Amino acid sequence: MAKQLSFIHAADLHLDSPFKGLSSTPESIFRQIRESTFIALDRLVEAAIEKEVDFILLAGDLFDNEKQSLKAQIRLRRAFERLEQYRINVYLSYGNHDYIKGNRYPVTYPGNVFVFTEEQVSHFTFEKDDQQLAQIYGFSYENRAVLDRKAEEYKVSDETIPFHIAMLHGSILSNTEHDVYAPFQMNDLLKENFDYWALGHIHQREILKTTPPIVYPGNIQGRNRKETGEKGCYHVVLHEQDAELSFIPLQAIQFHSLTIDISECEEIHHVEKHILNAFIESESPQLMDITLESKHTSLKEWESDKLVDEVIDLVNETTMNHRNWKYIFRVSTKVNQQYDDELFKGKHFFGELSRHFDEKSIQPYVSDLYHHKQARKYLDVLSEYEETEIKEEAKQLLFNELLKG
Ligand SMILES: [Mn+2]
Repeated sequence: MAKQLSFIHAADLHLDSPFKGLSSTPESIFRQIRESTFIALDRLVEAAIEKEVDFILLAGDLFDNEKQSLKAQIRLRRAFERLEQYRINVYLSYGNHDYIKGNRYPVTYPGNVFVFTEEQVSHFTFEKDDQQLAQIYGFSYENRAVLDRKAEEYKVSDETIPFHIAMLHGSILSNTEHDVYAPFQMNDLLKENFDYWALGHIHQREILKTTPPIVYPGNIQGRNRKETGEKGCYHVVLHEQDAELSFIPLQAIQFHSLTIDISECEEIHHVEKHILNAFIESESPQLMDITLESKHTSLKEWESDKLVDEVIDLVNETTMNHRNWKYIFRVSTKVNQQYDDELFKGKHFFGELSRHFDEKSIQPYVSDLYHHKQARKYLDVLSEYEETEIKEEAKQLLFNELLKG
């Protein structure tokens, strides 16, 4: 009989993430947000049972931080116990968020769970019907950072075994958005004959290569406004010649960003309906990050008069109690005013001001904030895109004021 292997690949569960930035949402919503990583975990387990997989791979960052919450550990153990009843194995490694030496109270998992406990790459052999079917390779972070090029340590052992699967929590070298841990280049992963690379660390899901599959499943539940859309895991069926991958969404709540053009709204009274009309039914509750766009500068006035906030409150009152609720947790405004190009080209004041905006970095102006003891705990480094956005908004504000009347 042709050999085949069926498994689920997930990573970056970040169980019991605190979602600090969302603590000002209404209590009933925040309670669901705090529970979301656990619900996604339960769905992962149900998916594994339904698909009757041979095992689950969890490639690092199971917990959100080194002081693993007791709740997270116990909920995870329960999940594993349920899988044990269905004879589904779990292979797991720890990443930069849940590195081993950070954990003072390690929990004991049931016998179906195999943990890579060392920073050296090692392997487990998976057997089915008394046959050795797969070797699974991996390592865990003992400390917060692993900067070695771990990919080079992966060597296929015992080629008589049909399938070889490598688990690696780290970043591809071109990635600039995440901390570069255990960096690798695509070629490093192709030197040995692995059938599947189960990656973790990058929260955006991506299939880097299809033969052999080299896969980031992303996290199973979005945790901030940058982690939008469906989140989940891959169900993988490996045959001797090829692989089938299907994505399974698991998120309990989706982060969704939406831009709504309200140029038609001449009065603030029209805005509420306009926002509600722009909403579409979704499969899961959504935390909305909304940008209101208009051709008219009145939008900025409504914003500074707090009218936009009031409208958002009204919209939230309408939508937050539905089963698949929506809640706007962030709103920004943008006026798309067309200025005369000539204005920016000349040597006069406007031209100079505009060039100043283009040339100067905003870093010196925000550095006080980023060095503030309290503030910096909550701030991520600004991406290039965000910097441009902030600049553009400041520029608009200034020009709107200057050109009034
Ligand atoms: Mn992570």
